Amino acid sequence: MTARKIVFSGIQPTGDFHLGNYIGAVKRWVADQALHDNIFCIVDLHAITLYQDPNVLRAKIRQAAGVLLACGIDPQKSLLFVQSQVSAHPELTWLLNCVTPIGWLERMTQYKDKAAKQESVSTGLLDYPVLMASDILLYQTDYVPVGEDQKQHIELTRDIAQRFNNLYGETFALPEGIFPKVGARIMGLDDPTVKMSKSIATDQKHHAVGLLDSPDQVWSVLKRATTDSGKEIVFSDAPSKAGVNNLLTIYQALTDQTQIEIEKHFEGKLYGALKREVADVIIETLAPIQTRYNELMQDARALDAILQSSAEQAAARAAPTLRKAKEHMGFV
Ligand code: AQP
Repeated sequence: MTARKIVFSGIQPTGDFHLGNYIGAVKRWVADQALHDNIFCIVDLHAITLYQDPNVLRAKIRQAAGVLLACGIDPQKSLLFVQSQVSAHPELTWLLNCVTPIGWLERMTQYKDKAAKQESVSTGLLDYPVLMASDILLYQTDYVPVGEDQKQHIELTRDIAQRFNNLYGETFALPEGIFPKVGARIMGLDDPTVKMSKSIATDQKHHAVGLLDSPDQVWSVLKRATTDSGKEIVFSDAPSKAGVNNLLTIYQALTDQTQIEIEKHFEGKLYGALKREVADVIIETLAPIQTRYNELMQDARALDAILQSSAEQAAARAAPTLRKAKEHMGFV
């Protein structure tokens, strides 16, 4: 029998989880849970690379855990822990910092985008991908299921692992990024030229659908969704059809129908009908998640117990790799 593959993935507690997070990442974490050895992490150390109000962060970490469990992460099948509770993550980061050329980090497009929006850029923001490499490499991860925005960071993780292995001897497995066939990059509903993102959603009311949004909130965002002046409801890469394409992609990811079936279904219909039907599919998807979330949040102690037990198990699993890395580097 072949050993189960080790899966690691993380999500930042930086705001309200949105449909892009669900379709690009969480939906598949849940769907593939039975197949793999899963480690999921609420990456709060990544969150603080941009300023977070401490009280808001505290609440968002628990909310993140509740939402992930409500989406179907099963603590019997997967570890679900908070990154700052496993000190091996920042410890390995220091070791990896020392083998990572700074030019590799300055080239990261996410860093360049985020840095351009800041008056003062923290060292942590530049170092974000090295912390992410540590998260992944600590567990000898095989697969990292993420959205397309993380592709460059996964490639960097492999480069860092390879460089470390070359310098100090075989230490880390080389992970592989796994991207969804449908919905690897869900775009903003107000602006389909930018990725749907928690940070934008915090400021722009009609940018995203949050997983805890009420049916009225979902419809309020959907009815204002950007489309175009045409009337064809078809999948298309044309920049002018980006809004319609995004709505159809969301519909496809949530219904698992083929593009042909979907185009046939919408043939002759107006954009108003498309928006209503996409909203309905979203509302139907979110309803059981929200019911479960409300139940889970009644019992904060049970939630904390899951996080604590997972953190203890994660720490035990991370320890041998951290020890090996330190030994290989010459520490006594
Ligand atoms: N729009 C998206 N489409 C598909 N997948 C997405 N992911 C994020 N946005 C999309 C995937 O969700 C996982 C968690 O990523 P994150 O915590 O970095 O989420 P975010 O929404 O990108 O959060 P922020 O705080 O707003 O970060 P920035 O500013 O970096 O966008 C990942 O697997 C990610 O690929």
